[in-house]
Amino acid sequence: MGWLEHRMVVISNRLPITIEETKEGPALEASSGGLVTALRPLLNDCEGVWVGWTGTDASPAVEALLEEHSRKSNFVLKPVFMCPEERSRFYIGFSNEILWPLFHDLQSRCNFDPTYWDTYLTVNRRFADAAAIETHSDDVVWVHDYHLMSVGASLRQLGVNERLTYFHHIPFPSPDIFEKLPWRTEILKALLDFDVLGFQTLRDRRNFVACLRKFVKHAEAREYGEHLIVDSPRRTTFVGAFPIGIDYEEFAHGASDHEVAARADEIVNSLNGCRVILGVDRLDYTKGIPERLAAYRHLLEFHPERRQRVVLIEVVVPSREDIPKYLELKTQIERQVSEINGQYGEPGWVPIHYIHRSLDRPELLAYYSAAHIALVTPLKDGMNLVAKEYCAARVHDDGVLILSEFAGSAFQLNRGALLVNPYDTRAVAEAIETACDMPPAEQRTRIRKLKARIRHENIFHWRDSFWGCGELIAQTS
Ligand code: ADQ
Repeated sequence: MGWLEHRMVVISNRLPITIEETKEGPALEASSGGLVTALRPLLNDCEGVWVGWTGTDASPAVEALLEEHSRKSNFVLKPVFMCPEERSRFYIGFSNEILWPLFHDLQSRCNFDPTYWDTYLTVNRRFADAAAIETHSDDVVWVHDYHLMSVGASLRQLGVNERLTYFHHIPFPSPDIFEKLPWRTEILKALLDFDVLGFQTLRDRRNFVACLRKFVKHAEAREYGEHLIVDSPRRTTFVGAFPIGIDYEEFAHGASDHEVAARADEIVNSLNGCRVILGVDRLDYTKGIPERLAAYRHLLEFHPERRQRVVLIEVVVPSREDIPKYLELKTQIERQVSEINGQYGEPGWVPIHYIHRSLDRPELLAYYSAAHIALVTPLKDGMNLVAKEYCAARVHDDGVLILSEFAGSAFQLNRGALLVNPYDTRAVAEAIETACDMPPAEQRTRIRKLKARIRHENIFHWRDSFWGCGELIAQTS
């Protein structure tokens, strides 16, 4: 029996919906962010349960909304709730003040507060409790991301013997960085309680195995086809690299819609023939937005002939706004934008158009279609779906992708994108120069290469290769 035929129990920190307080009471909205964008198209094909936090306190109104939503969909949403202290220590603390910066190689941003760890374990156990009630024999449990690395271990303690799998959406650091984590061995051992571990890239998988070698006794890795098998005293774990993709057809098809095309024309026409450079990001310091703005400023300063001929549209979706560091980043970006606009702007020409809100899909596609150049320059990123979405939306086979060499997607997209070091302000400015002058024939060759790869290694390919790896368990047991 293939894994597609099994019922799925998906576990992620957040449910794929958010709950907004309206005048009429709480209302459901789709969540944004890479994990949800990636997983949503997969759920139409299978049935199951999704366990996650709603982002709110428990209330009968919230539970009723979730029940109503579950009745209309093939996925039942099961909420997990946290008290304010747990939220602060598990989510803001351990997940976002320790794991997020450390795993993105930004260790100086970490706050290794020892009280966070106990709460991380408590909340992981709570997710496991909720999932264990929902898990039937023969289900496949699919845990997502760094907030929940210990859920597999908790499920085993609760006696769950079904197939437990985990996908890690963010980078996995090298031992030199990972060793700073005071709970490094506990985390690695907990991950070995899963049957399948998926990473975004071979680099992440290599780092994980190097960390195991350094910090866990009695864990031996060996090759098994294109994957690795790690034998540890309690079990055998398959470990693979599965670069996450997008629903290519949905983006390509959506971008061909005539209303989207009309909106894209409207955007371009409003900018007086300027070359449109686009950045689209969650508001996060790993996305390299201040560094990108510095590179754009460098371009305007040292290539004055570009002034009034280019425009940067920076679209930032609000994220983690209750964390002070994110608010500081927002202020910093706003200051940079206003300084650049103040210094170089002229009547009729604003160098940077800054949009700080979530866009619906047609609007996002219109921006992708309008942009001659996508500037995707994270300081480090597990994958980065924006790079792939931009290419898929280029229905006329033109446009240039400038991509950070530190994004996971650079491993797949290095043949068609202009790769840059996002810390190298001058090099990013030069890449913009190159992109502005790139002949249409070269754009076409590059974007076609990119599209072919993204179309082939799409989200369904990702799911099938991950689950295909899981199906190997039967062959080896
Ligand atoms: P994220 O860090 O959220 O995801 P990313 O992969 O770029 O990063 O996905 C962002 C998603 O949000 C994209 O689908 C994009 O379209 C959407 N988005 C961004 N700005 C938007 C806006 N203003 N309005 C509407 N939508 C917007 C994490 C990891 C990534 C990894 C994904 C999936 O950090 O490295 O690629 O998970 O595994």
